[in-house]
Amino acid sequence: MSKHKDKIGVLVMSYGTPQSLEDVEAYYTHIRRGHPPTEEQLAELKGRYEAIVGGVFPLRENTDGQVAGLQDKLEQLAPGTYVCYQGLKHAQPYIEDGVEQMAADGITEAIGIVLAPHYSIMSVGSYNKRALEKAENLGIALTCIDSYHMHPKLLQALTDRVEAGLKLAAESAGEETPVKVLFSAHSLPVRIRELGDPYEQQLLETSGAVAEAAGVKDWQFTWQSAGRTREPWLGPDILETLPSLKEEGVQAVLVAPIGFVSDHLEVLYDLDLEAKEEARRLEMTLERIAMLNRDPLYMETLAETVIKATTAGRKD
Ligand code: FEC
Repeated sequence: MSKHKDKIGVLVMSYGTPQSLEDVEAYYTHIRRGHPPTEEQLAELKGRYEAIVGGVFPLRENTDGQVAGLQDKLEQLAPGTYVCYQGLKHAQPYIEDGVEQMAADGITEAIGIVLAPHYSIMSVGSYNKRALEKAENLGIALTCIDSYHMHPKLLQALTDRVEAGLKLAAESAGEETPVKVLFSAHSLPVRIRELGDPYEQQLLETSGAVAEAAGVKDWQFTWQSAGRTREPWLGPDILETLPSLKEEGVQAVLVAPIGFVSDHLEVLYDLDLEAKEEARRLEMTLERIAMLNRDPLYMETLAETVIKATTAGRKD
C-alpha cells in the first residue's frame, strides 16, 4: 500500500490515557515499564480517574481533536503536503504503531512532534527515541522536534489565558485582593539535573515570557504531580507551595499549568480537586487558567513548527 507515498508524515505524539476503567491496570503497568501495580496502587489510581472522568477520558478526546486540528492547519498552510498520524507513549495506538502505519501508507519522510512544549530527556526525549528507532528500522527519514516552548503564538495563547484567569481570580477573591500567579509543570526525578537537562530552564523561560506579556509582577514557579516512587522528585510541589504562600500572607492564587496542553488527570485531579481542596483548607482562593486543547494559536504553533522542521531537516 502506498496511499500517501508523496506526502510527508507527521507523527503527533502524546502521553496517552486508558480507553476505560478496565484498561487502567494495563496502562499503569506500561507506565511502570512492565511492572504491574500493587492492588493498593491500582485502586488509588482508579479512584483518581473515577473522581474526574465519569466514563470519559478527556485526554483521549483532546489528543484526537489536537491531531485533527493540526491536520486542518497544515492543510491550510501547505495544501496536500502533510498527513498526520497519532502515536501514544503509554496507550494504543503506541508510538511504534503510528510509525508502522506511516510505513504501511508508503511514507518515507516524516516529522515527529510531541504535544508537550518543553524538552526533558525523560519526557520528549523518550518519545523521540522510540519514534526514531522504529523509523530507522522501517526506512523512514524522521526528524523529531525537541521543543517549541518560546513560539510566539504559544506564548500569546498562554498570555491570553493568564489575563482571562486573572479576571476570574479577581471575581473569586475580590477586586482588592492581590493575586499570585503560580506557573506549574509535571515534576521529574531530581537526577535530571545531573544530566544537564534543559527542562527546568525552558519552563522558567516560558513562565517569565508569559508573566511579562501579561504584566504579571507577582509570580513563581512550582512543581506538581510528582510520581509515586522512592527517589526524590523536583520540588516544591504545589501542595507544599500553597501553605508557604499562606504564611507569606497570599490569599489568592491563579495556577497556570504551562507544562501541559490539555485537560487530563494531572490537571483535573491534581489541581482542580487536590490543590483546590488544599487552598480551601488554607482559606485561600485558587483558580486555574483554561487549558489549550484545540486553541487555534496552539494549532498554528504546531503547524508552523512542523513546517520549519521540514525545511531544516531537508537542509541537513
Ligand atoms: O489523563 C491521563 O490519563 C494521563 C495524565 C498524565 C499526563 C502525564 C504527563 C506527564 N508525565 C510525566 C512523567 C511521569 C513519570 C512518571 C509518571 C507516572 C504517571 C502515572 C500516571 C500519569 N503519569 Fe505522567 N502523566 C499522566 C499520568 N509520569 C497515571 C502513574 C501513577 C502516578 O505516579 O501518578 C513515573 C513513572 C515511573 O514509575 O517511572 C516520570 C511527564 C509528563 C508531561 C509531559 C508529557 O505529557 O509527556 C514529564 C498528561
